[in-house]
Amino acid sequence: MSNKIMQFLIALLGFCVVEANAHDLVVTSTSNFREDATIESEIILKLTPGDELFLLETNKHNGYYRALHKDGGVGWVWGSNVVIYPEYVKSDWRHWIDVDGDCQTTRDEVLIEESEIPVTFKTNNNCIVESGRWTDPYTGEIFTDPKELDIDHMVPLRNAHRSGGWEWTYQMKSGYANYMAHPEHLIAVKASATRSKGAKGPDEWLPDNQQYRCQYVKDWDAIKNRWNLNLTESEIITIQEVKSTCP
Ligand SMILES: [Ca+2]
Repeated sequence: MSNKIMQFLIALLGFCVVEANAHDLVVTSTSNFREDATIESEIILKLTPGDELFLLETNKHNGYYRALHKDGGVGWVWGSNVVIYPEYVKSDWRHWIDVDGDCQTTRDEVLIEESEIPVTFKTNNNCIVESGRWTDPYTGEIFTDPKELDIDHMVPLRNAHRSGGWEWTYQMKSGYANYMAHPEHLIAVKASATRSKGAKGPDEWLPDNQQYRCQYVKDWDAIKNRWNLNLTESEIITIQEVKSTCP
């Protein structure tokens, strides 16, 4: 077993042991992932804004954080080029829940609200949507079977987390995850589109549907402002670029 793999496994073990206090690290400006905590040390790979790593120690050494990168193993990254925050825990952002106790979860309520025709339900208690007609704004494709749709958090939960939402209470996280007061917050889209989007900001991912991109960046910007979430520098640049093409 090579030293590098051994080092990776030891670090991974250490990471699992300290998982209760685990932190993530996100790169905010182009940076080098180095073999050691000095500017002279070898560069393992180049990091770009949005890259996420596991933080191995919360203390800096010589201005560098020690972190684990899924392709680069263990290395060091300059502290000013990253933000650290507690690890994202999906179960903290509880969804889909039935906020108003009418048996329809937020997912079904969004499907009902966005369907272009009256929906049908699986059973006569009207809890679970069986069919309707939805136009996915990301691709422009039309769907009638909700199984092919995901309800997308326009600003994904993981993105909200690393943009400042990690500080929120459990109630506020769940409130964000099931928020319906503004229609752009949750949207029914083709399931594969949300998978390719992941937690990416508009600087890394924009919908295929060119006609929708203006609306997309405006909505993204509005949601981040409404919830007081941080925008990265490259997100701001992309939003301005796309907005400059809007009618
Ligand atoms: Ca409900």
